Amino acid sequence: MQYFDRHDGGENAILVHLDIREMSDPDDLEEFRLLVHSAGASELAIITGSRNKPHAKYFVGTGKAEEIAQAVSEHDADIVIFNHNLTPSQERNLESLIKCRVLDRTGLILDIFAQRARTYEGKLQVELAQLNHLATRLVRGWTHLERQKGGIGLRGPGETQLETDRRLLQIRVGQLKTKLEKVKQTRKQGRAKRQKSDIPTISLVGYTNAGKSTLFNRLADDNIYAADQLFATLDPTLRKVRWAGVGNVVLADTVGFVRHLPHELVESFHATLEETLQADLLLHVIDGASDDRHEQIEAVNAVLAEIQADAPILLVYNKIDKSGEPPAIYYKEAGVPSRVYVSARDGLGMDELSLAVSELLVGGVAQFHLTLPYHAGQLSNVLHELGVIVAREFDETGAECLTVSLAKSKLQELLGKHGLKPFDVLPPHEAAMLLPELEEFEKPDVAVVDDDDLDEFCR
Ligand SMILES: Nc1nc2c(ncn2[C@@H]2O[C@H](COP(=O)(O)OP(=O)(O)OP(=O)(O)O)[C@@H](O)[C@H]2O)c(=O)[nH]1
Ligand SMILES: [Mg+2]
Repeated sequence: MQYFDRHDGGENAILVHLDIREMSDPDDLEEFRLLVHSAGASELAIITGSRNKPHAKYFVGTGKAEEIAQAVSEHDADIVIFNHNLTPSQERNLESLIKCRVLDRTGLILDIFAQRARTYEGKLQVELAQLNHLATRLVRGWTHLERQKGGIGLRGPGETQLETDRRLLQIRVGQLKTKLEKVKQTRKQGRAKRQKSDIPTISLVGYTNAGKSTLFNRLADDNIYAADQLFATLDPTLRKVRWAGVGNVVLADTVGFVRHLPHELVESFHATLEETLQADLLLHVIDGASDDRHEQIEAVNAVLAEIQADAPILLVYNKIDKSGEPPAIYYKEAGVPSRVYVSARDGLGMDELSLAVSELLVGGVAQFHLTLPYHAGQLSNVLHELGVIVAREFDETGAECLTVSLAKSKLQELLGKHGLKPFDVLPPHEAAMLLPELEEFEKPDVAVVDDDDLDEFCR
């Protein structure tokens, strides 16, 4: 038997993409090229073709496999990347025929994720996903695996390299899971704190490259990494921002969705998506200038349905500077916006977005003039925490007078929670607006979260 170590691979790539007629929803060629580019590889040539179904041994047919081998030697390529998932044996057969490293679609996406993960949790998740992928195809050279190898202190007598690899892998997987569980607990605590504070959360979700981080930056006036590469963001990033008409909100940027995301990644990025489950509102950011936008919207909706996200959704059609549409809000019924058109890059449509979000979150805002009795200091703190106070002064009796801008229903709820009657603290015509449903809110137990806690969590 001939032994060889696995080819090292590199950056100069031959791409392979087939139309498989049996697959109803083929992977897109343009997206594939963007993925390859995102991974930092350069494209030497693309080999395309079509088949009714994948070839058992090579995925592509024998003739096509030879064509690939030919291209590899012609272009002196380091790696062949397939826009499909290969079985371990197909990968192995191809490598031994082509004499070059072969990477499949899952491997490619994992590689991008590995390069992009920035936080501790993101890195752990990527490593776990990689090990799970590896477990099915232990790859330290295909043929040496079953060879007996002597190694001092490394393994028991008679144990093969393959067994050792498997055992080490399992130990590492176990360690990673424990660490991730700890991170998850910490995250949960942070979230509980945030929920108590009454501050609404808005999550930006959407297909990769739609412009979520660009929008996030604009909204948070911040500099989170945005780049024309797929999966520029891998970790949910949180910021506390002041939203006109709503007050303080927590904004969350999330990882981009992609069609046919490898199963290992769907699993291990659940924590990232969990953030979206907790949101009061989802902004589904769409690359409105992309020809694939319909498929991308569907792909995102499918995942949202899968993880049972039930927050209201506003569709944000981004990149109108490219698509040429004017900034606008579309309503599905009075007061319920369903779509807005913006350009995150150029700051177009930001007023429309702002209005739509406040209408969805607070159902229309109004200004109220509160005169608070001395024992209502806690309510004053809560209003401050919510960022809804427009003006503040004291009258001649020393009572605190606040002008606040917030939703009727929210003020109603807060007054009820603090045991205050609208007619005692509001001018009669404003109090009259609140009366009907006040009875429901009579729990005086409100938790005040101090700003430092939140800031720490939001970093
Ligand atoms: N023309 C135009 N380009 C935009 C706009 N918004 C974002 N982009 C560009 O689109 C690319 C992707 O933007 P990101 O904000 O990184 O996209 P993302 O949705 O966060 O992507 P992932 O984190 O990979 O999921 C970048 O090159 C941006 O400059 C826009 O309004 N108009
Ligand atoms: Mg991003």
